[in-house]
Amino acid sequence: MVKKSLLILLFGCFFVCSLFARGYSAHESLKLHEGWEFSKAGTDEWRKAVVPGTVHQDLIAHGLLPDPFYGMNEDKVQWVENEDWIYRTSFNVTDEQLARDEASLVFEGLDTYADVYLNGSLLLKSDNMFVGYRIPVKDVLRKDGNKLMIRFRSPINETMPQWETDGFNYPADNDHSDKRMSVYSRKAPYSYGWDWGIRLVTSGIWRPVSLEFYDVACLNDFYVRQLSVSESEADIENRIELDGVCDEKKTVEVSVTATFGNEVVKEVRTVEIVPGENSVMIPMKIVNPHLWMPNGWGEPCLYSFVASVKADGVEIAKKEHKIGLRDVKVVKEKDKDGESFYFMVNGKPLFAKGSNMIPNDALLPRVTSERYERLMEDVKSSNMNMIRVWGGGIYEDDAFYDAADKNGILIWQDFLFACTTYPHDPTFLKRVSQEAEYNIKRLRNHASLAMWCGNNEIYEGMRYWGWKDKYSEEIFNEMKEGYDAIFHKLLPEMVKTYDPDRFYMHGSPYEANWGRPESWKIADSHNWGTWYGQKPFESLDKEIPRFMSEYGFQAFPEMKTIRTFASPEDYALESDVMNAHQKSTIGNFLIKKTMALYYKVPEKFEDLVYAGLVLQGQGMRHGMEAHRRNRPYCMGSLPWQLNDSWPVVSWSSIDYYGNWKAMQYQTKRAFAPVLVDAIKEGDDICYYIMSDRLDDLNVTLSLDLMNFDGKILRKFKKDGVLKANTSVLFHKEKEIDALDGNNPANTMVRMIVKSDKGDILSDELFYFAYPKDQMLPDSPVKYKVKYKEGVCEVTLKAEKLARDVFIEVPVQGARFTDNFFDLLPGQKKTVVISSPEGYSLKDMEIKIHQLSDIQ
Ligand code: NHV
Repeated sequence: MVKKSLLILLFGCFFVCSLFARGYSAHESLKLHEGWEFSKAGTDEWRKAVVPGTVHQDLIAHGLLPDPFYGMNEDKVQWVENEDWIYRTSFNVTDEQLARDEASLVFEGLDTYADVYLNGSLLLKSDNMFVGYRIPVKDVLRKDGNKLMIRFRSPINETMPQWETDGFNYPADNDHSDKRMSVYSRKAPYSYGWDWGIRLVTSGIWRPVSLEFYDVACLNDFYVRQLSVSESEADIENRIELDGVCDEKKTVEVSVTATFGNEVVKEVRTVEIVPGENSVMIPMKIVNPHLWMPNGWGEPCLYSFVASVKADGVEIAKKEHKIGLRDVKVVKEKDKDGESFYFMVNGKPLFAKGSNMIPNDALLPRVTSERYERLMEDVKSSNMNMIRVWGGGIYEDDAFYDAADKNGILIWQDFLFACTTYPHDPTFLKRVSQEAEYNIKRLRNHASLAMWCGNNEIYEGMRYWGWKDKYSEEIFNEMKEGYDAIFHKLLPEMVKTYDPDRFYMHGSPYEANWGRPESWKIADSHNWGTWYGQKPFESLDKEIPRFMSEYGFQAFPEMKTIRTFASPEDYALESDVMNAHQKSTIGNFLIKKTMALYYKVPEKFEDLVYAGLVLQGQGMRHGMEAHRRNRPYCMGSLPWQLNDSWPVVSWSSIDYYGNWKAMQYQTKRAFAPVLVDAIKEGDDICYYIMSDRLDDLNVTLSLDLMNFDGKILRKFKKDGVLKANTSVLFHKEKEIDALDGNNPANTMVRMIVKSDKGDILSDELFYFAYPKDQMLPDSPVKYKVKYKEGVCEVTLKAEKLARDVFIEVPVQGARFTDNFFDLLPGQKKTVVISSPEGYSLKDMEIKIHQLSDIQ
């Protein structure tokens, strides 16, 4: 009897258990981007919102805010920063989802002071736009009608009490407000204004938000640490962080698989995990790895590394990273000249060719992966191998670093502090440490990530920008303490803890200052002589640093970009609308002043725009070539700046709409793998050849002296060896001999470097006189247009020399295989124009400009 009832009980138990027992399932992640509405706090007027987004974008979409980029609308949109904004949505989940071991809300970015509520529960008060959060929500989740609400508090009102009690303005000159509150918030500095930037102090859910469900454990982090990498072996530590959400200990199987083509390396471990934090380390060796090479040196090979967790045979979590195996070191060592600064990649010194990047938009959620990819293609096709993500912007989206990995572009990453001191109270430091941990962990797997740098120009500012006299001794001392606390203590400690194999430097420039020649011998330099110093571009020949991490010169964007924000009546250098799009107070004056050194300064606005583009391109190229000529003393050239965040007059080489300014074409030429470059040194003309290739070459340099009508006046040839990865003075002659009695005003040298296989490695021109002193011929450019397969082929020809030929088309973002080039007498050249999808090139108007039209 007893036995029988026990049997019934057991059977009953089994029946009940099996009714409720459920197998484990895989991690599920659902984007929560639907059904959002927003309202200005206190109004209860709800309108549809787009997430991810910003309140500015939503207001624009509803016609409640004019396009901030147009005309002088910037002034009209400033009120938004003073308001609180509420975003809300509701969603349902299934019984199965509710029954999972855990559910989380994952925010990848909230801008900035955000209180997050779900079903009556305050889940999070966030205060840093650079930090993402994972919040467990199982306890408050319901099946139907979950109400999620986020209240964004005005970043201005939020920090006002800090500003009021501090009692002084920080030296944040780029903050375009009388009350400089940008420093108190961990929010993109440039959004408060910059000397190329519109002020749009945004709020919103600026990065994705999702709802995740999982059983047993969440795979929080998968770190592929490269202990050492050589051609023969990569020694790797795979570190996996699991957040156990089961009630008790559980045995799971953790594996890591590294795949390249059909080569597979796999390691498996059985581990017991506990509720809460778990760390699993799986070492791995890959023999004869396919190395990730920077652009110009070979393929940026990427392995697929997959970490997988199985419980009871079911894969409950999985994470994949594309991993480039490579060895990157920064060699910053004392030497006979001062202190070196260069990148060693896979054991070889790399001359860094690149630019400084700012955020791609004043409204960040508009930056799609396609825009990142396009910019990276531009970077790659311009022969660059490095981009500095400058400290006044953001830690970019994953898509940016993915694109850099894929294209072999090294990334110099600043932490986000620029051009001003910052507070260092405990709350501030805590925010910085959370932000550093989050972003270091997010970015450390990228092959492209070459180094961390504490900030942009704060050390320089403290020493040379007059802050010592501007502030009381007490406040200035606090600023110095703050610098030490953040950049000499907190951030290096964070890098050491979370990314111990990556180089950290406290700030850029490290020591050099552009007004103090003796300091140029040390590490990296920002040389602003050609701008703030009002010096000619030739100064860059003499002012050679160990690594040039910033130097720049402004140009207007081309007319089709100006037309997007201005009307014909605004087409004047000093019109109100143009001035609203020129944030450098001395900008127009400097453009004209420097232009007058080299060119006749045109009267007509459109001509000035064109001449300014030419000037910026030629001038900056002069610097790039100087830096390359001076390797190995100087080992890098990063002009200021690559891109724009809105349509504006700036130092950029690519405008907001992706149009290359002349400077980008000149950059592509100046950074070619092999380049011949002539320069006048005293009475001599010196012909240098630079090579970033990794093989030695037998080459012939030919020099053809010709006049602007195309007549060959003299021919010269010289054979020699061009060593790998070097710069060499290949040939030198007296200018008087080079000219051979001809007129410098209408004569040029065509310089061609050929390999012994007959390949043309470099084909460049040298002019003896400045354009304003040249006798440029009247040389109409004739052209024929052919349309085929969506592209437009323009074939151009001129009887005589045509300089700085600019093919202007009205299609926004159109791409050219070449532009802003010199057309030799009688030379036929075909340029292919393609357009972004959706734009037709058919029957578009084509205008050809050349320098002689305006000289
Ligand atoms: O002004 C152009 C750029 C800036 O947009 C950006 O902050 O880091 N710029 C100029 C300088 N640094 C940078 C150099 N700054 C100064 C030069 C001379 C006096 C004071 C400041 C970039």
